[in-house]
This record gives sequence, C-alpha cells and structure tokens, in this order.
Amino acid sequence: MEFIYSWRWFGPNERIKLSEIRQAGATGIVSALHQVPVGEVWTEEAINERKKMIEDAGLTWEVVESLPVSEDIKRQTGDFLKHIENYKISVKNLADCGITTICYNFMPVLDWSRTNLKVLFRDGSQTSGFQLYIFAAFDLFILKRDGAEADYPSEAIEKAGEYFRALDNEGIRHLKETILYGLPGSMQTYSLDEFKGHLALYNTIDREKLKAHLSYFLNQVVPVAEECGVKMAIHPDDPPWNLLGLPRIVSTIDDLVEITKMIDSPANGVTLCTGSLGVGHFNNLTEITQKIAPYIHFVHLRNVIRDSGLNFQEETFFEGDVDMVGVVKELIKEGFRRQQETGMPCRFPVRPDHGHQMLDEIGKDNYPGYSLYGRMKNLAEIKGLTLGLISAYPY
Ligand code: DNO
Repeated sequence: MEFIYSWRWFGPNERIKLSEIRQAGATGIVSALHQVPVGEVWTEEAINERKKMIEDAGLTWEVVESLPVSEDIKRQTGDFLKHIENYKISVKNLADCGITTICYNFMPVLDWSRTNLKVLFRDGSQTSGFQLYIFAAFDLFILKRDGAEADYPSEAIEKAGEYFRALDNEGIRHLKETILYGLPGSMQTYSLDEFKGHLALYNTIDREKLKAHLSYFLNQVVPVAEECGVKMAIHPDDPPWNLLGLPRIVSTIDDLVEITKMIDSPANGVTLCTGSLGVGHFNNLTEITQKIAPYIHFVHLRNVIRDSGLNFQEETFFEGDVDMVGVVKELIKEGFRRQQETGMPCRFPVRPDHGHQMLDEIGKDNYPGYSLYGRMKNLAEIKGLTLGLISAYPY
C-alpha cells in the first residue's frame, strides 16, 4: 500500500507556484476551480485546462477539494434542484478527466472558523486558534444574535464582555474580519448585514432537517459518482460543533457513521481530517479512523491541542492531542486490508493541512494556514511517518 503525497493548490492566482510545490516533495495536487460560481457546472474544458497546468509541472491531479455544495442545496431552497443536476454533471466531467476523489463539505454558511489566524507560537512561528469567549464576544456584542446567550457557559459570557469592552474600533474590525473572512473552502467574505441575512435563512433548519437535506443530496449524487468510478468524501465540520445557531452534522463518530448509512455505496465516503475532528475533546481520532476506515477516501493530517471548554489551537505535527502514529497505523492497516480484498494496490491520497507561517514567509501573503514552509515541514513528517510505519507492518 502507498500514500499519494499531495498538496492543496488554489490555482494560478496563488503565490505558491507548482514548481515550488514539486520541490516541497509533493507528487499529487489537490485543487478546485474556484473561479466557477457555486452551483454552476465545471466543464471538461475548464477541468482539462487546470489539469494540463498541473501535469506540465510534473505533478498529477486526482483529488478535487472542494466541489462546493451550494447554500440552496443545503437549505433546499431556490435553485437547489438545478444545482444538484449541475453537480452531477460536474462529477461526470471530473471522472472523464481522470479525477478519482471529490472532497466536499456540508457546513452551512461558514467553512472553517477561527478567532485568531496569527497566534504567536512558542517557537516564533504563527498558527491559528479558537477561543470560545472571543467567538462569544463576536456573537453577543458584534453580531448581537437573538438568543446567543443560551449557547455559551456563563464564564465564557463574562470573559467575552471583559474582552469586548477592552477592544478599540480597530480590534472590533479585526475580530469581525477574522470570523467573517472567506476562509478557503467558501472563499466568500461577508459584510455583517449579508452575514445576518444568511444566518436568518437557517432559522427553520435544525440538525435533523439538515441531515435530511444531506441524505437527499447523497441519494441523488452518489449513484452518479459510483457509476463513473469517483469517490465522494465529505469533509468534517471545523470546529465540530454548532456555531452561531447554525447546525453542524459532520462532527462526531456517530455523525460519520450515520452519513455512511445514508446511502450504501463505495462512492459515499469521508475525508478524514484529524485537525477538524481533533479539536473536539469528545473525538478520539485513532478510534474514529479504525471505525470508519473502509469509508476513508482522502486524508488531511495535522495536529491540534484542545480543551473541554471548546478552545483549541493548531500544533506542530507530532505535538498535540491527536495521536498521529495511532491514526496512520489504522490507515495502513486499512490499506493492506483493501489490497487483500481487491487484489489491487491501495493508494491513499494524503495531504498536509494547515502549516505554520514560519521563517521568511512570516508577513507574506497566502491563505491562512496554506504556507509553503510550514506545509513542507509537515509533508516531510508525513512521508517519514508513513514510510516507516508501512515498512514496520504488520502490527
Ligand atoms: C480548511 C479546509 C476546508 C476544506 C473544506 C472541504 O483548510 O480543510 O476548507 O477544504 O471544508 O470542503
């Protein structure tokens, strides 16, 4: 069994170039056509154009992250039927162009969320973090969401008040931007009013309803994916709990198991993201990996520290609450199991996820977390760990 050492590239407008990614040690690219509006078809022509760029640089493109699911599909409003039909066409087009795996998420409105995108790390590099009281300060005093008090423990509310009172206008603007920033995935930045409007559209959608919408989507799209040999891989929520009254349904082992049962198909799978799931103190990543192993089609590896008060910070690869060795061992066991079952080589696409901002990249512009050096370091650690553990198999 082997891993495809991959790297997320946002396309030709990104500062980090394919030639640098190749030197960083990746062979596979994970990319998306961010220029296509959500809900529209990815044409074969546009896919092939991106593919050619990647292959001309000596790399391969097998994984898409993400083929985005529109808000209409998540809410079942407006053009959702049209968007689902378009999604199916995009899946077919991607398959025809040689893509094997499609990562997507089902998080309403926001993709991943942080309260600080430039935490000064103990070694002088920068990382990102989430403090519940800071998030509460945004929710209670900037967004002023109805009923927000009920979502936070009283200590967090008290600390949020102190924190907010000490902020000047610049501090308020910065917090607002950090939370509403179009983080990669959604790529959308909202004004406060637009954001409120989007939240309001979920007023009548609770977890059960959102799950029903995901199930409907999967029952439409997965058969198409199965027929053309593509694997769908849902990305977990980051962080894995409800935010701002929005339901999140891909957060725990129970959620993941439930999703794999929404439609029984080899094409209905999961992206194992150790960071997103790992910030939940209730999630044990080794156990999760073991339990859902047959459904894992794509892997994001990064480490985090978290506490039971829903605070967390991104860590270096081996120093954190996620047992990377334990997780990778489970993946390798699964890889060998698949080989046994199918008689075919198993290749797991894996990528470093967010890296620290470090060395002379501090102050340079890139999507938060998507640094060159920090990810290069993580990729080297991933390679060493996986190759060592593969050679030590069986355990
Ligand atoms: C953050 C990423 C997410 C992820 C999407 C997948 O860095 O892990 O933005 O790409 O949620 O759809």
